[in-house]
Amino acid sequence: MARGRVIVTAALTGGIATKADNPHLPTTPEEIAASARDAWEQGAAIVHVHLRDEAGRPTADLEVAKRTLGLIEEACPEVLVQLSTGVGLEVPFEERMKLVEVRPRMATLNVCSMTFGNGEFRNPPEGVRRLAGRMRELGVKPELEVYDTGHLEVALQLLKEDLLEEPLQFSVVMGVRGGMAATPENLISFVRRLPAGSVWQVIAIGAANLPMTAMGLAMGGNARTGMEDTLRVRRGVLARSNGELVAKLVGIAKALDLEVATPREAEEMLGLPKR
Ligand code: KMH
Ligand code: ZN
Repeated sequence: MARGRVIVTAALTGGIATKADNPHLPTTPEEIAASARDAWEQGAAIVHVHLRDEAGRPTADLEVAKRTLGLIEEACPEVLVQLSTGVGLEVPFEERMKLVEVRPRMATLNVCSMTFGNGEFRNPPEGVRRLAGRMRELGVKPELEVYDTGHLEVALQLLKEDLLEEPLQFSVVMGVRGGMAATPENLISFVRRLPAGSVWQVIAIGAANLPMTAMGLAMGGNARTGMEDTLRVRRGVLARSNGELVAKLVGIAKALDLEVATPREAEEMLGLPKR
């Protein structure tokens, strides 16, 4: 059963939505940094960051990465930054993997290729091994995004090959077309198979976001929200900010008698490599 402290992550932007979907989506480095501050003020310990170019398209440009992370550090030195290496479906794997060279505290590691809605998400096995190894060398903690049961087996193989360090940090992603559906049965059977001592959260996309996130909290997981996962704060109402989504999630955690971890507490809970 869930007891104690939970880590709240805010996924500020994502790699798919645009301002046409929600005009409040932060896309420039300045907007992303301000949104990170807002999310932290509302209780997020981690911000999950995707980068956009001047036209608002997902990018793995290292200059944009440095500028965005620099502005977040200025606006909110406390918050932990988790940089997405998923970036966006049109950006090649080799470009995406270079992002870890800016040495964020954490970065996503997507362990398998898959159909992703109407697109394709390419994460080739040899590339994933190189990326995992490089993250370990640089002291960047991987957040393992797993979209289906076979992805867990691949992650465990990386652990066997000494490319990952425990505790493993999993995001059980549900509701992407091409990955597992967002159902209570899928979540229960997935979480049962995680290695003892793993840290995990649900990432539920779209309408399933709230019920599956609440279920994850009740089962002892951490939680994520933000405009990458849901553009609406309630049915039919667009979110005005990432802070608004975080505040709602923190309210749910508190109603379940859970304390929200500070970034320093989250560092301990995740076993982040010391800097
Ligand atoms: N944007 C998607 C293609 C990640 O952040 O690493 C997948 C994604 C995963 O967002
Ligand atoms: Zn992401």
